[in-house]
Amino acid sequence: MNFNLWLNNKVESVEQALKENCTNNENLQKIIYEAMGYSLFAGGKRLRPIIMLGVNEMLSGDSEQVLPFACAMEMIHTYSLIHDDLPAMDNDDYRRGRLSNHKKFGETTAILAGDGLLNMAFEVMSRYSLNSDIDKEIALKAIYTIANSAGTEGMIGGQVVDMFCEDSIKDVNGLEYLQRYKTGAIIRSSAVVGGILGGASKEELEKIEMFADKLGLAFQIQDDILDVEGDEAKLGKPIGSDDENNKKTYVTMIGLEKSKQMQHKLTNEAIDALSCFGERNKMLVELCKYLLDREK
Ligand code: GRG
Repeated sequence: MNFNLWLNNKVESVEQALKENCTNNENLQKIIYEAMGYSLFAGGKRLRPIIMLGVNEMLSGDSEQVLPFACAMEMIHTYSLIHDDLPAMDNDDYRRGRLSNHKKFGETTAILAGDGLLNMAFEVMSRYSLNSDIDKEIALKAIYTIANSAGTEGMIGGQVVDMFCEDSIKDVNGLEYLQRYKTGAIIRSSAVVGGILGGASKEELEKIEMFADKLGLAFQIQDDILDVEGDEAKLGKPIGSDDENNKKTYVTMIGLEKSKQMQHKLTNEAIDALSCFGERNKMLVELCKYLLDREK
């Protein structure tokens, strides 16, 4: 199958599953569903669910079983973006091509919408695990892996380092430490959960994690590059904010050219990590190349 078709099919199945899983009640608290849906259905790339589904497919897994976990991951990712945009954190007015959640609904609702998405993620995964014939130990392992990667030893930990420990980030190694937690942790767990649900062996899981680790760093470098040479209309947010906010990024620390070299090296390493899967790795290899040139 052609890669673009594969990607579109995956995005469509995630959109569909998100619509089914993001409950929307017509009750007194209905504003919270409006605010959650506003950010969840704002045109995100669905990268983490695609990684999860792609890894699972490489292992010939059952995509129906993966979708609730893929949706949960997208809900967690969206909550992190809503909270990251808040005035107390990055104070960004635009996200995914529209006003950020707090600009649209106010800070109180945005905080609660983020919290709502985080909780809904765990509702979706546990409800599916209770009501389907999925192996319960495997389901629990997947839920634990996601919780751990989004928590203080994962994404939240990275956000803390970003907010409070900037002075400790003195070189690229420091930056890698930060990014492996802040953006890398849930990218790695997306891949690992795809593997867990697909019955991967311990050795296979190690390779899958290595693939996602390298891909996550390459993805972050592209994010930094896009902040310098991206197209605001395609990105859906203003560029130049890293420089304006004196942010330490790959580009501000080692320059554009070296960042691009590093990004290519990491992408090749991500692809190499999947070599043990032979031809079955084809779509994930294409995904790595696609992300190198992404414009949003
Ligand atoms: C608030 C707990 C908490 C954590 C926030 C991940 C994070 C931590 C903040 C995001 C900051 C940021 C913009 C990092 C750059 C990399 C990144 C995660 C970009 C956004 O992800 P995409 O490109 O976005 O996958 P879409 O909108 O396509 O889903």
